[in-house]
Amino acid sequence: MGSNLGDRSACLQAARERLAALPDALLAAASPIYETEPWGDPDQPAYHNQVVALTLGPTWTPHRLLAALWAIEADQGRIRHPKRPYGPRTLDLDILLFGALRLDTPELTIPHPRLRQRAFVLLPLADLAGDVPIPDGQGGSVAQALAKMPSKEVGKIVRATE
Ligand code: A4P
Ligand code: MG
Repeated sequence: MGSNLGDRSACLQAARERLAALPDALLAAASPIYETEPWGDPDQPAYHNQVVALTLGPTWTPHRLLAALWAIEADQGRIRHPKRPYGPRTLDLDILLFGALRLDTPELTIPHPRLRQRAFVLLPLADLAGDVPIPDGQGGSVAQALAKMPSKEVGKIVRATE
């Protein structure tokens, strides 16, 4: 989850509440919130980033989850600017992992395709799932991917005071 417009803490809290209220779903864990420098498009405010773990019942598919995430983003005032793919947003909800599933469809790539490039993803993900293998064919766990990140990048990620 990421937010860098408006009340970032409130956006993430609202997202957690909405995820917890999904049918046949449990918000099993949440990482600390981190204050992070913008990635990909430097001309925007700093982000709050957090990773959560959901336990989903058998009716859930990755595409159903993506549709649910879009509805939550829209309700938090998310506006998509086609010309600024990495630009500012009230709330971005991305699927990082879906169990051990590997998926490559036009709408959905799992594991998230930019997972390994981002300390702001790997650090909170490692808080919850350091030992979990990343099923993208490259091998290794979340913690091992984090260990490969330049320490300069990881050092920029600090816990948010909220
Ligand atoms: N899509 C494909 N795979 C996935 C997946 N695993 N999870 C498709 C979610 N969506 C996935 O996403 C664009 C398309 O990706 C969707 O149509 C979906 O079908 P989007 O949310 O509509 O647009 P976006 O947010 O601009 O793209 P995306 O991929 O979510 O952006 P990024 O790559 O996440 O970059 N810096 C910091 N510090 N923290 C951040 O959180 N976020 C971004 C957004 C840039 N810089 C940041 C942060
Ligand atoms: Mg997104």
